[in-house]
Amino acid sequence: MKFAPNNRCVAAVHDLSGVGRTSLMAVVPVLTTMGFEVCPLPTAILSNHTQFPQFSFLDLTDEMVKIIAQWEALDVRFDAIYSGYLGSPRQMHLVSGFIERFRRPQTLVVVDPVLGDNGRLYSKMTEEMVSEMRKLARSADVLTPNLTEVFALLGRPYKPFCTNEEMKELLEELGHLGPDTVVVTGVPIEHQPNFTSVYARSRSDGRTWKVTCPYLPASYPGTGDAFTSVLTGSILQGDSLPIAIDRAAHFILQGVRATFGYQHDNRRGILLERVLPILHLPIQSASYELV
Ligand code: PXL
Repeated sequence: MKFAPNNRCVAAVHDLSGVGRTSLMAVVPVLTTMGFEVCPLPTAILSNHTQFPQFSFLDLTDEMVKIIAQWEALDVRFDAIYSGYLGSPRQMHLVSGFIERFRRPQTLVVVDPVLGDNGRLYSKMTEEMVSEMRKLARSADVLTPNLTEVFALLGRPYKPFCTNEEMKELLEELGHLGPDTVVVTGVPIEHQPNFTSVYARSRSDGRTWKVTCPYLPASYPGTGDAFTSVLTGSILQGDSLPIAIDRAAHFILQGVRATFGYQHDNRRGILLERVLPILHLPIQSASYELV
């Protein structure tokens, strides 16, 4: 009899920012807690994320080429490939190649097109990077833009409020870029400032789902990374799309609630360590609706 660990492994293509609980510092704890092995393919090393006014930044594109070659030599296999913050157009191109080389029929490819938030691109993002990200989106099974990234990817001016019908059209248009499943996070609801929402649609299914959550008036970097990490883990665990977005949205809500009551520098992110154990619990009560 052979005892094999049968563990499942996620390649995580993100930067390592030392301060602020973004990118790998959110992805690794969430997916590890959910029972997956995480293999980081680091895109850059930063002192802290780029929403602080200053940061150090070491680009790792050349090292990524070597890591990918070595992983190929080792014949490492991934159950999922999940990319997030990428530091240059060349790096985006490299990640497309990495996906094509390591993708197997059962591999889940998640692309979080990290470009901006609150209607603006992040400080190091350029139009060329938006255009390369659009190409990378073609390789995704699941694409997870926030509302700012939706408009950037579609090349349209940002619009903070959209109706269900408008959101359905945007999800369909993003599907035309290539991904089967599109999940849009951080969609405010007009005249309801205390709520926020998430929409999701799979082309192969055709239904559009919405999860509405209470909104506290604060913005924390890294919540998008934690959201997509929970979503990825949940899909790998076999959850349906509406359950996966529900789990991810409620996890973030609990993280924000755990943090909001303190006098805390929001740039340090949510107190992720306090809420990780929630990921061990079975689904408590789902609140998704069909729109
Ligand atoms: O959470 C997204 C993110 C990831 N990585 C870096 C960032 C940000 C957002 O600001 O600056 C370096």
